[in-house]
Amino acid sequence: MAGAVSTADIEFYQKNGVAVLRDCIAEAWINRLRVAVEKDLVFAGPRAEIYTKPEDPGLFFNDFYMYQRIPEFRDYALNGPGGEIAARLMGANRVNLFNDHLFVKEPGTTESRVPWHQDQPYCAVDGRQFCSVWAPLDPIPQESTVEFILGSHLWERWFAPFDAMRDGAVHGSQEFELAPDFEGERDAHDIASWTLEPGDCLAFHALTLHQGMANTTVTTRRRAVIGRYLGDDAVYAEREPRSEFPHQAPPLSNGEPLSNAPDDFPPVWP
Ligand SMILES: O=C(O)CCC(=O)C(=O)O
Repeated sequence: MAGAVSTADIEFYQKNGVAVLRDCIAEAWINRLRVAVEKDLVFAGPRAEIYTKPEDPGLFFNDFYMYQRIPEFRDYALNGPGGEIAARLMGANRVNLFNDHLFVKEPGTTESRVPWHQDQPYCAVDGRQFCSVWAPLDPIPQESTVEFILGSHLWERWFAPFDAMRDGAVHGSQEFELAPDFEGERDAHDIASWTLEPGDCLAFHALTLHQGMANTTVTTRRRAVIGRYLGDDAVYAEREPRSEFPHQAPPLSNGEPLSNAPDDFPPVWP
């Protein structure tokens, strides 16, 4: 796997806040994750959410911290290639897992777009080394992929989290600015996206603006497993009101390295 991240990938990630890596997750992992997803759809975790409204077609299912309950997710999160991929792209000496996250958008789930957002403002994390590895378990065509605003991780702007999938409520912190209508001003930005196959992944900085498209295909599922990884400089950031993630406050003081709480943020690399 080590060869899967090239110098060109690292440069692209550092400049643009996202990289696409081809054929970097072995088929055996993909097959195990597919089994894990079916388990989770039947025995969903305590924080799982179905965002589909009764009147909407399809199913949009989300779950978090699956690694704490389902062995295949745990093995992938702790021993899979994501930690090393994130380490190399971030230039980190060590990596801890922040959490994992599952998106399932069944065929024809037309109301499942995840609007433009950054991930880091949702998290009690400060620091520049925070990277998600988004791994699809199905072919991802252009119409249902994830889009990125290239370079937005370098803007030094943090946009307020909003509860897009429920009531749209905006996180009340004074430290964030309200997000403009990025969709309405698409022409002003350098937007990139890629089609993907199982085994490929998208790796992106937690401050990179991105949106996940709906699954409007009629036959193809859209299952994606995301590991979110912390590097050397990631520290605990208490926000007011509390950040959504982690769900439970770790045994840390404000500003302390998250790696000081290995039960909450397990070491995954080296
Ligand atoms: O897959 C999607 O639709 C959205 C993905 C996303 O927002 C994320 O992984 O942070």
